[in-house]
Amino acid sequence: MKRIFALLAVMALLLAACGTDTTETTEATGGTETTEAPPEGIQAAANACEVGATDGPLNLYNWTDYIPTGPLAEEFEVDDLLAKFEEEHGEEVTLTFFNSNEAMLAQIDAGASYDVVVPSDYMVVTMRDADLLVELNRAAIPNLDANIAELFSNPGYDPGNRFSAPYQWGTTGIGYLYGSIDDTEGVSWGVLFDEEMAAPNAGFISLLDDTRETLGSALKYLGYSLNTLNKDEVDEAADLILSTNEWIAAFNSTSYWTLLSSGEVNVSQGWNGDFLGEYDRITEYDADGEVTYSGYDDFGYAIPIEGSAAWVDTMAIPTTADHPCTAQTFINFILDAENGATLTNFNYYASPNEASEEFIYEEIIEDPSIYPVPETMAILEFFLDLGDMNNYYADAFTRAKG
Ligand code: SPD
Repeated sequence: MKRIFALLAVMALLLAACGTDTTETTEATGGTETTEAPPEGIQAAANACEVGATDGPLNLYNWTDYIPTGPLAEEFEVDDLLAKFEEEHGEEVTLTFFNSNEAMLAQIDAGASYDVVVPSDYMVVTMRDADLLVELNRAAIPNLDANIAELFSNPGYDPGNRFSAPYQWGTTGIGYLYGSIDDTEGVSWGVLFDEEMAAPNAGFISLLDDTRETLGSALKYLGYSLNTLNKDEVDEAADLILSTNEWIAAFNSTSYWTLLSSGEVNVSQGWNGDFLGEYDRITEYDADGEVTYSGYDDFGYAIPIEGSAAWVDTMAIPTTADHPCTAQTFINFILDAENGATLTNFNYYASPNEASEEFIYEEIIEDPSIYPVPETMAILEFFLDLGDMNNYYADAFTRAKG
């Protein structure tokens, strides 16, 4: 537990700086009074919801395999959280997957109606500033104030969690087959980005298909911030990624973990929980429950020595939602202590829910690939909203993919 407290202290500094606060405050100055117009439409409906209320089925838009349901919940022997919500609240849930923040944003921007979406930190800023998010009604989500660790209660990307509730947090790194790369002195991003270092695995390497993540890792390899606003640095990172087209097998954010476990690639850029969940999923047991083969014997996860990304994924309600009461009841349900632990015990990402800690498996809390040691936290950087540079990054990444 001591290690967790030290980790949280480093995390606090990073999170406070995470995102930009463009929230406007209203004040009366020099006799001029500013009055806010009363909320209308979806915001007024959300404000009127009572705790536990529902107003129709839930349309959930989440990252792939990020919530336990169906056969995967059975395989991991954890509660099917969507079935549990349906049973407890009598509302049907429809789940749709997305694989990047930008893909999700494009859908919402085009008017697609989802009740709850799961944007990452920087995307909360983008969506809030584009008036795409409903302000949460805290009275309908008491677990947000009761259970979330203080550290996550006032993040830089959304001060006071006014528009988002933290879901899970994690890191970006490299999953790899032991023996395929030299990891004796730590792992360098060069195994993906440097022609000579990548050569032994040419044709067996995958990169995320993700504007911020893929450019971000290339920027870290080059020694720059993954939030740089310097166009030359972004161009250099894009050129670097373009050069990897010679030796990578795929840009993949949807199934890179199975590409690795099936031998289609040896080295892969990705998110910690996706790799660790897969290493656990391929572990085999005999009839007495004894491990006969462990995925962890063959595969590892490393945060590269040049530094990398830490991120917080959140739950938010888009202004296109049809059922704001069900949405807030669902957010409150996920922020329950045991349900929050079920998430982490299933997806191997760290929980922002302090009340969940006692229900999270000890081997997960003790795993430095899930709860990094403070020295690792110190080389991580959170993504910030890029404002006017968003399009520049998007164009650079399109060019980088060749
Ligand atoms: N399999 C779902 C993993 C979701 C990870 N989200 C990461 C976002 C980082 N920008």
